[in-house]
Amino acid sequence: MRVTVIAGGVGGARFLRGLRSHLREAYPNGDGGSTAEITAVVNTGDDMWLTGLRVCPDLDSIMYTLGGANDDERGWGRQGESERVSAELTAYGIGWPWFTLGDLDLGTHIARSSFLRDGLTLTEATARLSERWPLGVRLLPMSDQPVETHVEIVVDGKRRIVHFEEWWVKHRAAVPAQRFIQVGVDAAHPTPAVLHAIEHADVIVVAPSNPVVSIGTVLGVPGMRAALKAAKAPVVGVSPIISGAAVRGMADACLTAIGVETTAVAVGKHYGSRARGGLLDAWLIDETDAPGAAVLAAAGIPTTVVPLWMNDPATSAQLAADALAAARR
Ligand code: GDP
Ligand code: FO1
Ligand code: CA
Repeated sequence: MRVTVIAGGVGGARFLRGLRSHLREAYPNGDGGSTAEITAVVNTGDDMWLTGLRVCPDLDSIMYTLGGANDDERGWGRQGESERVSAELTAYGIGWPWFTLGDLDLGTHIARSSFLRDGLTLTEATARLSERWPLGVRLLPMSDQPVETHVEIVVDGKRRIVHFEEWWVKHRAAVPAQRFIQVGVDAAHPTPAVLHAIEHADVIVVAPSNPVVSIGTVLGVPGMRAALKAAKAPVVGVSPIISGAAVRGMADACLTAIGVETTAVAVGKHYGSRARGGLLDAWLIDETDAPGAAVLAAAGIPTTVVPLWMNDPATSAQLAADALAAARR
C-alpha cells in the first residue's frame, strides 16, 4: 500500500503522524512497523538562506514531529530547545532577530547546509538528515530548485515585498497580503522522486495544510498539477478549515488574500473536482460543516463528513483512516 501525501508543516506533520500509526495497525510488518510506504511531498516555499544556512521550516516541522522531537505546544521547532547561539547572532547583527534559530535547530541547518555545500541536492540532503530519525515516512522536497514564497504588503503607505516568514512571523500576517509571489517557480520542476511517488501511489492525500502557502505552493510547481491529474491513484483532500476557521495559524489571512472564503466548501471548490479538471476525487469536511456536503457534491466533489480535529494520536490516526476509506469509495 503506497500513500503519497502533499503537505506543508504543522498540519501536514500531525496528519502524517496519524497516517503512520494507522498504517502500522492496518498493514503491520510484524515488528511494529508497516508494510505500507508513506511518501510526503513537502512545501519548500517557506525556505530561506539565513545566517548563511539553508532553513526549511516545513520539512523540519515534519521531520521533528515524526521523529518525536518537536515542540508540540509551540507548534514549531525542537522540544528542550535553547537559544545561546541565536543571542550571539543577534549581537553580530545577522539573521532576523524576530525569527529565532534555536541551538538544536541550528544543528539541522548546519548539517543540511554542509550536505548542500558538498553538492548534494535538497532531496539527497533531506534523505541524509532523515536517516537520523525513525520517521517511517520518506520526506521529499517538492522541488530541488528554490521556490520562495514572498508576499507583497503595504506598510506605512509603502508597497514592499518581503519573504513569507517576515509576513508570517514579524507581522503575524496582520498586514494584508496583496499577493503571493513564488520566486524561482518558473525555473523549478517536481523532482524525479516526487513524480515517481505520485505516479506509483495507490492513494494520494492532500493533507489538512494551508491551502495557499503550503498546498498551493506545491501545486504551483510547473508540472505538478499535470502529474497529479495523470496519476492512477484517487486524490483525497482533508479540509484544514473547520466551522469557518483555520484550526490554528493564519490560513484565513492567506485565503482572503486570494479571494477564497475561509470555509471547507470554498477550499474544496478552490481545489476543484478532478472530474471537472480540478484536483479532488474526494473531500473530507468536519461534522460542523455537514450542510456543505450537498453543495460540494453538486460541484462534482464527493464529500465525506467526519471529525477533522487532530487533537491526539488516536484522532489523527482515525482521520487518516477516514481519508483512505473515502479514497476507496
Ligand atoms: P504550517 O506550514 O506550519 O502552517 O502548517 P500546514 O500548512 O501544514 O498546516 C497549517 C494548517 O493546518 C492550518 O491552516 C490549520 O487549519 C490546519 N490544521 C492544524 N491542525 C489541524 C487539525 O487538527 N485538523 C485539521 N483539519 N486541520 C488542522
Ligand atoms: N515561528 C515563529 O512564530 N517564530 C519564530 O521565531 C520562528 C522561528 C523558526 C525557525 C525555524 C523554523 O524552521 C521555523 C520557525 N518558525 C517560527 C515557524 C515557522 O514560521 C512555521 O514553521 C512555518 O513556516 C509556518 O508556515
Ligand atoms: Ca509552512
